[in-house]
Amino acid sequence: MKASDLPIQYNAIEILEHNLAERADKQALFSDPRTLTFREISAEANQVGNALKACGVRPGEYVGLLAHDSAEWVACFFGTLKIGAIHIGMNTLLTAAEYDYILKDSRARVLIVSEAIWDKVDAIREANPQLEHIIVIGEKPSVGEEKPLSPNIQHLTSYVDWISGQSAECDTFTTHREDIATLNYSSGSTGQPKGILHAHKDLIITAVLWGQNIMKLTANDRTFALAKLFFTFGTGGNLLMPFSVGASTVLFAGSPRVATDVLAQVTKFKPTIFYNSPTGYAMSLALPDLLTSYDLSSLRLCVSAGEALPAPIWHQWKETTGLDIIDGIGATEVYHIFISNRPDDIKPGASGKPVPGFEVRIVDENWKDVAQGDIGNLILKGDSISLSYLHQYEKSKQTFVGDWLFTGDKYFVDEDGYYHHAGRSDDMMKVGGIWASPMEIESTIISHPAVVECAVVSKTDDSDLIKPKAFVVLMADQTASPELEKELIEYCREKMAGYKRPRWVEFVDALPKTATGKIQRFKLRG
Ligand code: 3UK
Repeated sequence: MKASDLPIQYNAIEILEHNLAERADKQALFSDPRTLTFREISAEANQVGNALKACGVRPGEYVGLLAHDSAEWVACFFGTLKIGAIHIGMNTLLTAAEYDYILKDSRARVLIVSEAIWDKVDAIREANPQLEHIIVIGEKPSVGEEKPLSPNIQHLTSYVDWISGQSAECDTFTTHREDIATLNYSSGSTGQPKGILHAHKDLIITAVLWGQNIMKLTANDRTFALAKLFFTFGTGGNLLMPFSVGASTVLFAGSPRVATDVLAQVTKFKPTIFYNSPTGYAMSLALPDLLTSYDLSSLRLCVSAGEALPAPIWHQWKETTGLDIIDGIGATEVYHIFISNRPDDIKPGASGKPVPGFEVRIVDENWKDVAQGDIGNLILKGDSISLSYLHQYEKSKQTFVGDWLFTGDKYFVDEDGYYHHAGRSDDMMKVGGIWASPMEIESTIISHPAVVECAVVSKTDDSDLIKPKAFVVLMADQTASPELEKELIEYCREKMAGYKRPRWVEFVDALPKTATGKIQRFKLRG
């Protein structure tokens, strides 16, 4: 599918609503505690659309969604698209300072937030005078009694109250297929999140190119993802792709890091497709009772993305469960997966082959194609690729170059035509499928009173997965010890999202540096 195959007037709400004619009363969304049919999802999305309009939201305006995976998340997503507004999928694991950045960058006037994350919004709402409406999924917080509501907040309400009384009918705003539909933030190498804009067309194009053509999803499928809906891996794989073929989705509000809870969902809701990260597969394999306590028999296929899936994990999963894992590389800039293994064509340890609809090249510094087998920069072209970042002129020009997206990934092609990931061209690392910036971890460690300076690099653990390692130079009056190593790791766990903490600390006398004083991280990778 190409962009020009779509009608000029196209709203991605179609991905949900085409089901109303064919299967309105099919159970489409399974979660604890709510199970909804396509008709019910559509009615609730319409109520959200009307409630947004009542807040004065107009087409083209941003609506923040900072919530755990749930039926409400889905209704808010589709309700936003339906009225032509732009959905911001906000990562639920960030800090208040990062939410502050995102709200200011997008100037969202409406924010829908899960009750459990309210405290972080509470901390920054006064610093965001543009924020006028806050809708809390769960109990409305008791603000206003002890602590006055900031003057800018016109409206603080619970989700249930917000949509109650709203009509379940709502006109679709006729968007152009190239109108912006979504904004997702991905961490940049400076640690500052980059807002990635996608058009209505991109959502359906990736659903067709990978979900339908490669995964061969059908209405009989039921998907389940550890990747949350705020991440386009989750939005695409666990919502848009299944709905595009009339399949259903299983949503889980809990942490993807608790393998036992995740597997309990598989047992309970019986998905056929399971999206996970390499770390998630490794954690599940570490459970001694994987096969005795959980029922994986509903699954026909597993998917891994976010970081490279090491071949040993692929083989171990296959031996233990009998299931194949499809590894594919995707990026938020593309919306979803663009190089992938196929259900009938898998090379463990490789990302697979380009997904038809995308053109992929591996080039050197001068954008000349490298010889087969040589490592180069991965660039690609395709109709679902974003045109720019929000408010990042210089960064956008470096990344979106004419027809081509510069991914920042190093790749090579083997003699059979399979693509292999060979690392990132910058120092960013993926931990458990989520970006971690060495700079951010370093600045946290340096804030500890015992530390002079430090450098963080990626290191592979026993399962061949990437984790941060810190090299630390201590204050003269400090002595290196296993206790201090533990203390520094704990310190990082408290100050940042837990996955970013270093797993190892090595104390050194000095860090390798260039003449201009820049730390040479590559010398520390081993
Ligand atoms: C890395 C991989 C090796 C690679 C994503 C599927 O991860 C997603 O999007 P992000 O924007 O990160 C993109 C970067 O992550 N990566 C992703 N998958 C793989 N490296 N093997 C893989 N299978 O560096 C890439 O540039 O967070 C993944 C679908 C949608 C997504 N947004």
